[in-house]
Amino acid sequence: MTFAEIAAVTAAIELIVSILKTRAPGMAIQRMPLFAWYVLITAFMIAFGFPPLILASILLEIERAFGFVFFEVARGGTPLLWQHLFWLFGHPEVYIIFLPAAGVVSTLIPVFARRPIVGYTWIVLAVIGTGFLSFGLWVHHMFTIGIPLLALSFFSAASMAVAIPMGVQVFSWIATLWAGKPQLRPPMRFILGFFFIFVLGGLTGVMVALVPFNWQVHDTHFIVAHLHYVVIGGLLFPLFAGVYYWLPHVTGRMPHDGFSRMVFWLLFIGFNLTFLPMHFTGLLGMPRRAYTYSAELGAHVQWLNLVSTAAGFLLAVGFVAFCVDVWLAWRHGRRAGFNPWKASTLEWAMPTPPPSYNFVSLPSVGEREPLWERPGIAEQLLEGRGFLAGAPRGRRETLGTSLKAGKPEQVITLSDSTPIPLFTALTIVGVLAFFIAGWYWAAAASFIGTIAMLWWWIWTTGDAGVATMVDAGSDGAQPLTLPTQSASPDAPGWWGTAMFLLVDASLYGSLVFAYFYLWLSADVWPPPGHDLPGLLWPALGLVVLLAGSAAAHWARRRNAADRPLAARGGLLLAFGLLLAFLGTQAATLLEYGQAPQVHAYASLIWVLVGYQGVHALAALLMAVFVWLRSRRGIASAQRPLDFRVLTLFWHYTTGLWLVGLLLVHLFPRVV
Ligand SMILES: [Cu+2]
Repeated sequence: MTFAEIAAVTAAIELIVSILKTRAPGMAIQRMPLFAWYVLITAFMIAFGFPPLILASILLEIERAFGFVFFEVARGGTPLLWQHLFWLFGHPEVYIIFLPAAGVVSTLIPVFARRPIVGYTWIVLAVIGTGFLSFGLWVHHMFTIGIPLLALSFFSAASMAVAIPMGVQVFSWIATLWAGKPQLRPPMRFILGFFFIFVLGGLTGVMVALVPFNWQVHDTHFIVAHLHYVVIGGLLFPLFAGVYYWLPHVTGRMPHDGFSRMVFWLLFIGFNLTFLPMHFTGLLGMPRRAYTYSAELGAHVQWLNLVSTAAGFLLAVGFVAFCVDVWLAWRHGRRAGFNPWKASTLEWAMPTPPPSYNFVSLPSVGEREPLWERPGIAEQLLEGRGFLAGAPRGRRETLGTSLKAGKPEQVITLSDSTPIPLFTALTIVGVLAFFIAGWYWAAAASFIGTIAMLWWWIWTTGDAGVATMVDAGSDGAQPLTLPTQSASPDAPGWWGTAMFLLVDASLYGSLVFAYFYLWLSADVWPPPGHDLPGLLWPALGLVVLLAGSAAAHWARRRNAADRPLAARGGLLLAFGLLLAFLGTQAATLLEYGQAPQVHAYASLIWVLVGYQGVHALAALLMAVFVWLRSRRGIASAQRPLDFRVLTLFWHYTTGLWLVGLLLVHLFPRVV
């Protein structure tokens, strides 16, 4: 799970920075395609929603591997902590599943209604609203564990409230179809299927948000029916629609209308006959997660389960038919030609299938429906009458644009083809696989491999060797000269680091949640015998840590003032101060004198201090990296990116301990 989540989180950071900082020139954020909004919010939800489960998995692994305590009651832990951390991830996860699919629906409906979507801004607000609300619902998966009624009513109300932004989207889709001239093409059939199934699933969602009803149907097949109506209805049907819609773009061939109609009915009937009966068997008491059930549940449960089982096979036939249909279209479908669905979005402004380099040049785009509002844009693109036409420096490049207006602000040099990302991923496989096997030294060695790969990647990619100001060409207006990324104040590397720190903060926030939850579950905190260490070392630690941040900041300012020697001196000072900080941490733990295995409180203290230690070590490594780049003249006043990224991480590390200090040393003294 952790491996999959690392992959998802890195993708989320990539998507956030790409959507915010590399849109087409002139594409203001309030005019970007709705699909980009859905993906942007989904990526932010991954950035905040996945860390609670990453933390829970790490805590569980170190509990198993090293005897720490988080989930074991006898030594001050509780298994309910796992449930909370799991569902802090789990509920946002359902919208991380649904929102991209809703993005497909919001993209396809205007195309087949032949008119722009009704309520663009309302939909954007609804998606943002869903993103926020979904982090306040997780307890509705735990209504039966004995939580106080007041808390239950809050989570119940919030769970029902999420139906509002859903409703806004559904009514906007209906209004667009109503005001347009809907055409029943293969993708559209699945969109209509989605409507029926997802709205049913949404309605049962409101039902299970009611605490008394939830108590009746929790862990029954009613819940199984609900989750399949919202997941298969909410994700798979839009996914099928999306595959049929973008098939011509990928293959240059059209889907077969008759065959896809048959596929639709197989899936639609198969699905409803499989899962509709489960609402009733669930109300009759059919338990979930069971491979058999008691005949005492009665004849109705038996024949309804038989219908579900038989229909399950029909659904399976539908899936196979779908795969066959896509394959046949891919191989033998009618040629698609240019923009076969007469869509408005830019991916259709290129031949189908597209050339490997996608766009010859980057035109300015100010319209919300570019291909409808400016049909000539496709020719302009193909003839290279845009920015960065014809790869002027023989490198892969794209434009960096401002967050809100999409104004061109930098030329980003992308990496050439390289195996480094694959090698890095393989070292991460090694870390996790060796850890599971209990070969901790091999896991540590693999992790050093990961560091080495990252070092190699950052040192060799980017715009080293390219001038700091380059010609970006023009889109017919004034030609532009722009900085390259390491000379730009808004480099994607800086934004990537900032987004990474958001993820890190969510991970740390989950640890803080764990601390307070175990405190709330404990009779006395700290437990007897866990005398707090004195405040001398922690106070000293805070002083040197803050001084380290000041030294790093000074180094950055010296670099900007084109004083590399002084800048490197500042780095050395910061390095020494951070080392001293680690010394004070070690002294504090020695004074505390409790092994992590004795109690959950001790485990939390060790993990909080360990978390800080890992960040301090990372900052030290980054300081060495920047020091070497400064000596080689790669990091300089003209290329301030390295120093900017370093100080951003350094100050974050300092801020982290301000929270840690409160938790470890001050909070226990005041409660
Ligand atoms: Cu939920």
